[in-house]
Amino acid sequence: SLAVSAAWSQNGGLVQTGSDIPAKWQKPEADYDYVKREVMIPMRDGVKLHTIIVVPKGADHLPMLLERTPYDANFFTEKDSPHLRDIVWAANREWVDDGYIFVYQDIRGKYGSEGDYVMTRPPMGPMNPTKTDDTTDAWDTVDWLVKNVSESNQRVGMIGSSYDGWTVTMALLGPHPAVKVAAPESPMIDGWMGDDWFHYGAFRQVNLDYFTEQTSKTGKGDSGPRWSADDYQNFLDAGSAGNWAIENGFQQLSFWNRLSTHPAYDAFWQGQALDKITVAHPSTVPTMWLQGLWDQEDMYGAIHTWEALKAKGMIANNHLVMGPWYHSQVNGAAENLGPLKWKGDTAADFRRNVLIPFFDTYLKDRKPAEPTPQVLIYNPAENHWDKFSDWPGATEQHLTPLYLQSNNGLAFRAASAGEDSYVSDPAKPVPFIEVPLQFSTHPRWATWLVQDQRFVSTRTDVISYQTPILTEPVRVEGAPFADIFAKTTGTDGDFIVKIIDVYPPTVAEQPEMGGYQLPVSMDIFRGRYRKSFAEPSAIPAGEVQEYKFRLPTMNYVFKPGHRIMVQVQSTLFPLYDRNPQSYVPNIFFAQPQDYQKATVSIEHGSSGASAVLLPVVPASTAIQ
Ligand code: PG9
Repeated sequence: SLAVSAAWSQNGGLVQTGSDIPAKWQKPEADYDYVKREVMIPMRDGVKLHTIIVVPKGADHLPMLLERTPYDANFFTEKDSPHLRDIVWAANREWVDDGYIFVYQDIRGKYGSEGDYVMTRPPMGPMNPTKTDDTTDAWDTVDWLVKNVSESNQRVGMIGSSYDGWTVTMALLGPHPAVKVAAPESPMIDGWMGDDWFHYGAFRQVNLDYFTEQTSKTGKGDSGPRWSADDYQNFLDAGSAGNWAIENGFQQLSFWNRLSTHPAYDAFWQGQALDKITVAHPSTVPTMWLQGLWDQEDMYGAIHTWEALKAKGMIANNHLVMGPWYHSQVNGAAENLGPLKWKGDTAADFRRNVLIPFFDTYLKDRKPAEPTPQVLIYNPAENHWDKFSDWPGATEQHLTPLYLQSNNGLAFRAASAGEDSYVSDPAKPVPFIEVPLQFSTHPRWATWLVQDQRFVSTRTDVISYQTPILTEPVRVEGAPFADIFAKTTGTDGDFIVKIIDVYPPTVAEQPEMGGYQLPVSMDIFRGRYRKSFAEPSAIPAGEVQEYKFRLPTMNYVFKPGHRIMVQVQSTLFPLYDRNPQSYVPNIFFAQPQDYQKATVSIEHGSSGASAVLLPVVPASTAIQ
């Protein structure tokens, strides 16, 4: 029974002394269908981690679903309701129906947990001389859970997206035997090559807000102040990313200091590239690596780790899933991605029909209705999931060059010699989405990779090449490459290459899609790294150089009536910091006078056979 406050009972409730706040407030939860426990779990070095355990009432022998997060464990169950289904976040509702115990933990140093926080803390070793990392923290947590959650069947599945996918991947480097299954969802794996921080060395300024939000406080810090409503203008005014950081006090932030002194792919980045570390310590835990096909934050990690495990012969327990999703959309509703409409809710269907049955196989000894496919990738053009027994990965031998031609043509045959030039002016960089823009507008950020490119295709600093209207389908399965031969009057420069599906001029079913230029695969490459990611070098002005880089994976069909387009440009602002186009040792700290206009010439034919290399297949290799 709940004690009646002594002050209240005095003098018929007229007395108003003492505190109106009871020493301990207790909610009457007898009729709730779950019990929520908040515990501090001790790690091997004595540091305690704040953990929330939510157990359905009457649970007996249920598995535990563990998510380790730097984003506040309270967030996952913060609503107040007597029903477990109503308090968990959307991604977990189907798991409630299936019967799970939920465990959410703040990682070391964040929110309610003790200890020091280090951004994506490297595994113990030369870069982490302590006696703990997120592998040991996960191990100690699981060990405690199996000994202390009496309603469990002592089996644990680990899940989480992005940073939380990184924590899953870290746990897999030395998993506790009770971890029976795992799903790193859009895991952050290599922050330099193609996950959050950089893409092939080009810095993603959207992270500047993240640095203060994540590392200025134990809880959530502020994003940086804004002087104008338009981030295109704000970042132009700041000059360089480094100047933005200095103006906003980032010298106090250790992670920023480390990152900004390692702009190249040196030992700092190589030493924490988690795909390489995973392959050196592969686990036997059944694992589903998954990500979105248009994942605007962590497009690199899942596919590269899976391919590396495949190369190591570890395919049997590692599955690959790529959905038609933006970053982490797997955990929400996914009936559409921007204007692209799918059949049903591709995320909820996937969770219900693939992900949970996969976990149940190992956590509940329940056979799935259908065996979990080795590889499952959505085909956005045909609007269905495809199952594959294997996936080609970056097999260059199967790539078909689609050559850039004169007169803005594009064809599967060698081009005649020639070049197309444009002036790239750092004072007027090409926006990545229409201005005015704000990084914080999530719907625009989440869908920027599918934005209709017509908003820039008439700019003089964006060159478009396109095929005639296709009369036959062109089917592509795998990772394309950009292979651009170019010269510049500058001594550094960036290259952005987009593979675009140009819709027919009219689309009866969805008129707004008439003529739409849909980017299917695009990326940016910082020219100074064309010879070596670790050791940048100035571009010799006026000399043709080759810029060859892998683009994001496709499972796609360019249909008859459509065209394939390739666009090339030098800026994608303010998402990517501007390349000054004159070589400086560290672009973070380029000075105003370093930013120079450059004339960039894209070569075709014998002067440089620029192309995109497409993994064309004659027919689908999906399991029918
Ligand atoms: N993409 C986010 C992130 C992960 C890791 C480091 C920095 C950012 C995320 O959504 O968690």
